[in-house]
Amino acid sequence: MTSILSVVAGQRIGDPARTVPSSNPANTADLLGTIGLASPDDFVRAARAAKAAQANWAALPAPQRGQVIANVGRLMTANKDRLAALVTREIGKPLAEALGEVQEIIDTCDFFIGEGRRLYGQTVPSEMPDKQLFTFRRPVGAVAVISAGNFPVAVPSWYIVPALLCGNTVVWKPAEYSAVCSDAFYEIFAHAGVPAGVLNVVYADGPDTFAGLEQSLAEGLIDKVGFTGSSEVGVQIGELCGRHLQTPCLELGGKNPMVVTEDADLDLAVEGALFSGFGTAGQRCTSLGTIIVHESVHDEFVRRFSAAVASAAMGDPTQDVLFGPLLDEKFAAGFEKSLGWIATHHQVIGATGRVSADNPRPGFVGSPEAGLFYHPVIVDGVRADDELFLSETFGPIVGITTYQTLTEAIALGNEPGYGLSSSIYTTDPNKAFRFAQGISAGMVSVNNSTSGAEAHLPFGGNGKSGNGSRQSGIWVLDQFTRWQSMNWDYSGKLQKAQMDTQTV
Ligand code: UN1
Repeated sequence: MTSILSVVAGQRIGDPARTVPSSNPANTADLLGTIGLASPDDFVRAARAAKAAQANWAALPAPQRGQVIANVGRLMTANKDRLAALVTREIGKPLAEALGEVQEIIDTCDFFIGEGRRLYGQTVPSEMPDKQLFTFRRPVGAVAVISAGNFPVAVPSWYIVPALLCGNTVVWKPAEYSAVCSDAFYEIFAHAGVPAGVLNVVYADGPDTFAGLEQSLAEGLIDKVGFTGSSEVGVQIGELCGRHLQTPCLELGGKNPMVVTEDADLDLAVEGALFSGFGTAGQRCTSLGTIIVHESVHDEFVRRFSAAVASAAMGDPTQDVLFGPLLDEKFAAGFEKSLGWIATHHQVIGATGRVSADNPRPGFVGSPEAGLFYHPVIVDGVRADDELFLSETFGPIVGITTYQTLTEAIALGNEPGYGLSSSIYTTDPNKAFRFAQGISAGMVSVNNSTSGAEAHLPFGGNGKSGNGSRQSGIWVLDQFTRWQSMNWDYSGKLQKAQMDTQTV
């Protein structure tokens, strides 16, 4: 069993006496490690270390920072199996998905290695003769990254890799329940040549993180905050940053709709709904919330979907299963609350609740008594005012409702007020484009899952899903750099801008 402490300027710190455990959600008796918690002061120390290290790191030419990122990518490739196995053991993600998660880090590194040789600015003509204008991207400074544990290594890399490439330093606060994965991830960055102080890791609980962040912002030690997590916490982070005139990068929850039109390939739609809704046990911000199916194909769709869900394998995540356990006890408790929303007027298809000897599931692989396993739930007939229709559940539950016109389907998709991902299954391209135009979502899939965004496209949401920020690809550069303009006058005299004499 590992004992994990925070890392500030390359030194391990924290209170080894104040610990939280991290255990395997597929077998809660399997303890992976204990995490010594950091205090608000430790967070501030980490911010100070990041701030102190930033100028030297930024002075390294961007192509050389890109070479460090290349080393990270190579080490991630060499450690792919080991890291994926750890992800499966610590958060219960099926191994195939865990391998895909590590691959997402490698893809992110691949993309940003090249950006080290670009980080383009512009040359811009001046209004005046013998004068030239330029723009440069400058690093923002020290970045605080607060990430969730459902993607314990891929999502942090979306922040950390481009932030470092752009010449920033980082204070990373991972989720405690995925700390063993975070520690392995950190060690790879350190071995790849990321200098001490450039990447710091702080395992503080929620209130202590807020206290430490507030103090760091007040002292001018943190210049940008990146947060992936719930919309509720996102609002608090947004308020805190706003008081210091900062705009955080917020990637929050989702209630992602999937529209199935009357002309859709129903088998394809069933396959997409199965993975979007129940893959990762529904614990992605991009997981499917509600299927909005045309009334003429509703019965047939529900018949095929229910059969597919009933025969899907779930259980031991080291095996070939659709989904494993929930992330940890806190998430299991949250999901129990969502199960409570299933009012009597709903038609619930299949059993609900924890999988156990009293509540078994055919086809289950593994040991239900030992883990946080839940039945997949389909709720037919959800209404637009149901809590289940409006709120994120973060678990294996999918609602179904019907529509008559595409306009109505789009309005239903927009109703919950999130806006992260969305999907339409149709064979009619006109419907696909009309849907994309009408749905307020950062991401639209046509004949594909709501989840599974690729690492080089803009990722982010509207409404309650974020504040309009986008991660990944070139778009994230705007989060981690600020534009600086330069005007260079080589006329040898003072040329005054905004003077009438200058106009032709
Ligand atoms: C998340 O759940 O926070 O698009 C991110 C997807 C993944 C990322 C999910 N690539 O489903």
